[in-house]
Amino acid sequence: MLLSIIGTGRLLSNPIASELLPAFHARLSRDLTNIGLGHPIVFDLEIVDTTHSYEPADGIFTVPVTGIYVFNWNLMTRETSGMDTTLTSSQGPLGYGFVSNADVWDNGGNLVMAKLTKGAHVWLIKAATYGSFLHERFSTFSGYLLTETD
Ligand SMILES: [Ca+2]
Repeated sequence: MLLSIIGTGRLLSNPIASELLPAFHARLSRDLTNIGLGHPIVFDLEIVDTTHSYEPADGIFTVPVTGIYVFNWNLMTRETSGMDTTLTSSQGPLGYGFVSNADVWDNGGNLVMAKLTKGAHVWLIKAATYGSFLHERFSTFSGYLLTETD
């Protein structure tokens, strides 16, 4: 409906107006420890997944339609245990996030936009050796389609 209102000058090759727009949101069901360098951070508690494109078993989002996507992640770490992360995709790295190793519980992450092709995979990895703890309730990973592109 939204697209039929605003899309007067353009025909979409793959109209999704009658379906839900791709969007997912997940968090951790329990604290994560012993996360391996380069390994995916698996947000295993799926809250929203409109197009069945996010897999809570492995933390991978599969792009359902080519377009510009927005991703956000927030990580909560404990004192002296920060976290360096990279939002990774089968099209290359998309963005970077950091939480400091300060002597406090801290939050960090990032928001990125990226043009992705249908079928591409997106996931978050731990990108440096330090960091061994993520708090379950405050650590989240989300993404949604902003607009379709050719
Ligand atoms: Ca899912």
